[in-house]
Amino acid sequence: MRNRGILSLVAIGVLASSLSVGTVKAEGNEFELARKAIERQVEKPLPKGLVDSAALNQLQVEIKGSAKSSDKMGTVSRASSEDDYTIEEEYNDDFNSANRISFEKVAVGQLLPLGDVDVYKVVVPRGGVLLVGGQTNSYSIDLGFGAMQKDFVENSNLEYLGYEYDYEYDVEALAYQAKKGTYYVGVIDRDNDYIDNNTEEDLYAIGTIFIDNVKPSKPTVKRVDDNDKVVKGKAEANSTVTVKAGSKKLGSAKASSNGNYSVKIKAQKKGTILSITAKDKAGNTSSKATTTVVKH
Ligand SMILES: [Ca+2]
Ligand SMILES: [Ca+2]
Ligand SMILES: [Ca+2]
Ligand SMILES: [Ca+2]
Repeated sequence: MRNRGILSLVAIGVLASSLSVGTVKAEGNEFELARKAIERQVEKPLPKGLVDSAALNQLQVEIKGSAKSSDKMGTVSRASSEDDYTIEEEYNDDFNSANRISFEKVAVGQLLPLGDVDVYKVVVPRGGVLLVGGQTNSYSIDLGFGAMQKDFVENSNLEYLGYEYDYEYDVEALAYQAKKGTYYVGVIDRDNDYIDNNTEEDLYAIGTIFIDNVKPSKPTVKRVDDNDKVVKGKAEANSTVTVKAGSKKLGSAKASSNGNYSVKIKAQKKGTILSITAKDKAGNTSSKATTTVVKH
């Protein structure tokens, strides 16, 4: 999740010439709808500690490549690695034509002609924080972007948490608490009302990061008697299940993709209280399930 490369100034310089304007016909309706959805996300600062600051910093560093204007690109040599980013593919002005964006790559695009909307589709694999960062290399673009649900549906599947602006890198990041699902990131130029001043050199970059901050639900546990050398039950799929007696760890095992787990232990005395927790890959630990060992 954190191995995206850095989109460098050099890469952007090369990109500018390789992108084509295309023959997109702008459709004002999508633009207006996207603008409204984006502007509804009032600028509220991200509460401290809500999102891992290391992740936020990383997002900002990775997107900083498109920093500032092209006049700094005097010595364009070669793109470092084209694998670090993807280039938008028009037509992408509505939900059905959205370009897929992954957490590994930054998406680079243009906002032209007037009224262009670029829509990206992002798949959130499980509950967690979706971070969306954006930046432009141009004063001709007043970059507006935001995550949304298909057809602008609003509900608790996607909740806006706030934004953070990094003055050092000129990167804005928006954070959302998201349930597992498919979401969209809309990108517009907010100064596009009357003047079509954008050129092929005016670019933006959008990056996404996913942070699993949701702990697994409490595991279930089947009856354990004083002969049993295994504890069984259900826990979050692929989580690591640990069985303890007091503070003593008796064993642990990974739950299957169906959520079934089976942890080997030494037989315990009747009356021993076992506690069972599940931990996900990101290190979030469930609350404890407990069971008391009974006589067989
Ligand atoms: Ca575009
Ligand atoms: Ca577009
Ligand atoms: Ca503009
Ligand atoms: Ca989780």
